[in-house]
Amino acid sequence: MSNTPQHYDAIIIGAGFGGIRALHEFRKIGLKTKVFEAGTDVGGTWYWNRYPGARTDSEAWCYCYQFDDEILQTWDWKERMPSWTEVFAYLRKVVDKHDMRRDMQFSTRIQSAHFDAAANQWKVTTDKGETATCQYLISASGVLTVPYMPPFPGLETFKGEVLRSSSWPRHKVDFAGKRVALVGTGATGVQIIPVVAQVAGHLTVFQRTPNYVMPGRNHYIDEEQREGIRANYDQMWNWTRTNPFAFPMAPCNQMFDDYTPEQQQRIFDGGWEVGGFRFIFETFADMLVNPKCNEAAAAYIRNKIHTVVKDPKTAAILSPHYQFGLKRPPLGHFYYETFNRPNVSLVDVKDTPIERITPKGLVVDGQEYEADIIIFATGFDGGTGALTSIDVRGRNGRTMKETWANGPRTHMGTTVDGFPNLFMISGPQTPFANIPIIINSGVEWIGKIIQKARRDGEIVIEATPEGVEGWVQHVQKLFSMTVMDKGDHAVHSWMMGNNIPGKTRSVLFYFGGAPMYFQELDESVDMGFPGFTFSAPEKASARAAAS
Ligand code: NA7
Repeated sequence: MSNTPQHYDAIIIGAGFGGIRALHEFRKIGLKTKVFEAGTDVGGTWYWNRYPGARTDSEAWCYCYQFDDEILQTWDWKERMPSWTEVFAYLRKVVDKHDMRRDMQFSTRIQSAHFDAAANQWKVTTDKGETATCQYLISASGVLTVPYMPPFPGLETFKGEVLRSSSWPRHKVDFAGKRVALVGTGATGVQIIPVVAQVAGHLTVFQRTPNYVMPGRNHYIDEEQREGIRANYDQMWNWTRTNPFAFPMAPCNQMFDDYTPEQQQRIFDGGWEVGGFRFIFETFADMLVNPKCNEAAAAYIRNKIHTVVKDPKTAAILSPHYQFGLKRPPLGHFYYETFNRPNVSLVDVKDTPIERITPKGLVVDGQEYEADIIIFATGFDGGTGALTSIDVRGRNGRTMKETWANGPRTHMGTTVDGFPNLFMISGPQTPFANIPIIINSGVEWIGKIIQKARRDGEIVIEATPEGVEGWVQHVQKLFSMTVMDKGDHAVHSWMMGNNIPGKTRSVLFYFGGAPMYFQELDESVDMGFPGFTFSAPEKASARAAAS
């Protein structure tokens, strides 16, 4: 980008799963598009989060794009839950095969995006001091992009190595024989702990809130299984349309209260054995709405923790006592087993927080825990953080940060009133579900609304305040039906934003299930996009001249 602003039909922020999918769609509908990416390569989440043990929690065969059947038929998924290297390689393959890099600019962070109402276009500036303009601005900046780092006093004095899971160094970190401290036991910490424990001299885990960790039961995929997967893609994509979490699984229609306690246990056992999210998706359909079912699932997992972890005190610290699902449950790969190792210890920092960091380690309750390396896996400003961290201004200079000060306000999770021609991919208030599928449906919908506007000669697409208010109410109502709504508000959850000090607890996701969301997107197209206005200044002046 030179100092003379380049103009594009569309600018996409981010070359991760969403940005790549959007570029493909926009090429199809003939939009001149540019993707700006802060990293030196594509991948988004799978570019930044290169920590040991980083892998998907979704099964490989549905964590991919539907648009390139040739890649689906030839790609050799190696594991059920692919490692970051595999997902990264897959995304690079897609991008290179489709010669997408020519429309991408790397190592460039978008700093501001201001809507110019006179020109009806967005003006974008980058950290390189460049500017560009566009008609459509697409945020594909991700759900978990902006890392959260607690302001621990004394961190700058630490003499050892500090590592952050979300910006893991490119060099191989040598943990052998080292004293490693790890802060944070969300999905990220849960993946790092068993891997680092294998080589570290000693690993000390600092846990504030325990999680309900389900066994991932990852395994290698052999050629026969790959053939089965390839032969069944049509059926799988159909299932992703009918499964509440957009996974290729037959819908589960079992209701907890219809079964005897013995049957309930057997059903839980089945879900636990098969591993992954199937403990939630293939056991009881009412797990997140029926408090009795939810507590039974929570008790089941607590029992497993006490079965696996030999030291009863450690097992008790690892056992959660809030509603299952209130925090996004991680998948573990020998997670609880790791706490039986002699070189691993657990420090409970719930009631006695980490006080400070010293040159030698961390202090909790007056005791110093010495470390050579500290790993921070302390989470993200999820959902809204990516867009509010950029200086995005819509009509009348109003910022996205101000607009979302009390929680996100969107129409269909794709648009915001006062921010014309700005579209979000897997934005706040879209379903909490398998992301590539949500991205796919969102991008197709964005393509359709843009095509309609262009067919009709309209320049500006804008959500109405009524459309947004209706969606916000709808999303809140859906959330109120879940056990999470009644959950303990003191329990931090990035799904509700209250993991970030000072951030308003709000409904960041649509909990009505993916199929209902897909239906709402389809109906929106069929009904001509209610809750949106389409306008063109030229048409308005022609009408004024004619009257
Ligand atoms: P999470 O799930 O938000 O986990 C962050 C962890 O960091 C969590 O255990 C926090 O404890 C902990 N944390 C944060 N601040 C502190 C302080 N000050 N002291 C101690 N511990 C702290 O983020 P992840 O990166 O693990 O996972 C994010 C998503 O990525 C995940 O859900 C998947 O979708 C993929 P807390 O729970 O707040 O008490």
